[in-house]
Order: sequence, then structure tokens, then C-alpha cells
Amino acid sequence: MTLSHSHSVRSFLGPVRAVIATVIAAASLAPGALAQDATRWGPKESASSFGWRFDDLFMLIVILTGVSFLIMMVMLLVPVFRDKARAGHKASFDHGRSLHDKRFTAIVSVIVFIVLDAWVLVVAMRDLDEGFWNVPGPGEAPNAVRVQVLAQQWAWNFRQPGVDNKFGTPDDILTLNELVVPASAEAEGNEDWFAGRPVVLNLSSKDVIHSLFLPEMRVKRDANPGAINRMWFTPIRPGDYAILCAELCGFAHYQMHGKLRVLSPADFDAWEAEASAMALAAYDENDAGAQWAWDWQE
Ligand SMILES: [Cu+2]
Repeated sequence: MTLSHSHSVRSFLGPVRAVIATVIAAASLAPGALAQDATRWGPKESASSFGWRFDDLFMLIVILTGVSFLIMMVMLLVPVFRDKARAGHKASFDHGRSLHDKRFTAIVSVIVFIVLDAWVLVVAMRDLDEGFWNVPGPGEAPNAVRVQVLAQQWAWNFRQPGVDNKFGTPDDILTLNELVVPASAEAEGNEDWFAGRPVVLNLSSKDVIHSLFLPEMRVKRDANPGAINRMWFTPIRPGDYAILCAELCGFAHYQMHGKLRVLSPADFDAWEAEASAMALAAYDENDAGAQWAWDWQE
């Protein structure tokens, strides 16, 4: 009895260990983001003012489903061990059609629905309302850093208005697969949603549907041809972060990534002035590919 038990545990742990070892080996061999983070579970640390909301929501879901799982396991395992085969004990077959069984099922279902689903829904809707959907409207964030994003197979074009703060002028800063924005440390934990310099994006696409995904900022939004979608976030810490496409958009979709460079406010102002001056100096009105600005959508 003891022998066969320990044997079955060992034969179960063998494949589990093999899977874990394979995952760790794959993560440490993978290029880029995964390798640096192989020791950390879950996504990289949030670096935006409302990113914590998504982390808290995920944790709430893990706790609620984890506790439900444990309760279910206890309810399953207690009868298994309490009523296991023994001399003189006869099994009886039950369809679970009695009123007692039906009432029990109904009560458990209602509790699960109210406690788990409603709780997660209320928190998720509050977070969306105060964070992701709360894109600053006209005049709400005069300090906002405005960016036009034009996706294409398979690259990200970014346009910033430059020092004249107008889109579609010769001093516009155009970057490819790299977006430079300032950090606003004061936005962290601030009750004013738009404290510091929120980054507000207008997204569109040249060809198919893409999706701009900034995992450390905890935001993601589709870029659709023929439409302008809006998105916002406020970075709170300088650093280099990932830009990804989260919509399967063709055969080189996997190459459609870039770098989000978050600079200190002073470094950003210096970068912006220099990049805008260089854009003005290099402006070529015959470069048709660079003339894609639109009227800013607030
Ligand atoms: Cu794409």
C-alpha cells in the first residue's frame, strides 16, 4: 500500500518536473523580454498611473477562483475518504434529483454568481470607467503629450506635433517603431486622473487591423483602417518598455514590435526640441510617405 502510493506520487511528479524544467529552459533561451524576466512570475511590473488596477483585478480573480477551487476540493475529497470502500458498507446510486439536491445546487449557483461574477464585474467596470475609458476630453488635460499612431504591415509609425504643437506641420517628429514620452512621477497615486503629462494617442491603420499593446503600461487598443481610436496612459517611471502588436496581422506580425522610451521630463523636453529642429531641417514636401497626419481627435 505505502509502496504503490509513493510510486504513484513519484510517477506524477516526474512529468510535472519535466514540464516546469522545459518552460524555464524555453524562457531563458527566448530572446528579449522573456529572458530578462525568467525569474519573475506574471507580467512585468506596471509602469503607468492606473496599471495597478489591472494587477489588482487579476489578483482578485486569482484569489476568488483559488478559494472556490479549495472549497470544491474539500467538498469532493471529504466524501471520497469518509465513504471509501470498507467491509459492510454498501454504495448507493443517486441521480441528485431530490428537492434537497436541487435546492443545494441553486443556492451554490446563486452564491457563486453574486460573490464571484458580480464582484469582478463591479471592480472591472469601475477600473475601466476611471482608467482605460477615461480618455481626457477637450481641455481636460492641457499638458497631454499627443501622439498620432499609424500602424502598417509590419511597423508602427508615430507622429508627435513638435515644438509648434500642431500636427501636419514640417516640424512634426516622425519615428518608426520607437515612441518617446516623458515620465510623470507625480501621477502615481494622484487623485487627479490627469496629473503630470498623460500620453494621449490617436490610433489608425494603413492596411489591416493591428493592436497597439504596451504591456508595462497595461493598455492595448486596436488600430483600424478608416477609423481613429483613442487611448491614454501616464508613464510614472523612466525606462525602456515594450511596444507590441496584439492582433495577428499577417505573416511578419511577430516582427511588429518596438520600444517605448520613457524619459525624465527634462530629458524629454531636450529630446523634443532637438528632434523637432532636426525634422524641420530635414523636411521634404515631396516625401509622400511622410504626409499622413490627420486632424486631432479629442
Ligand atoms: Cu500588426
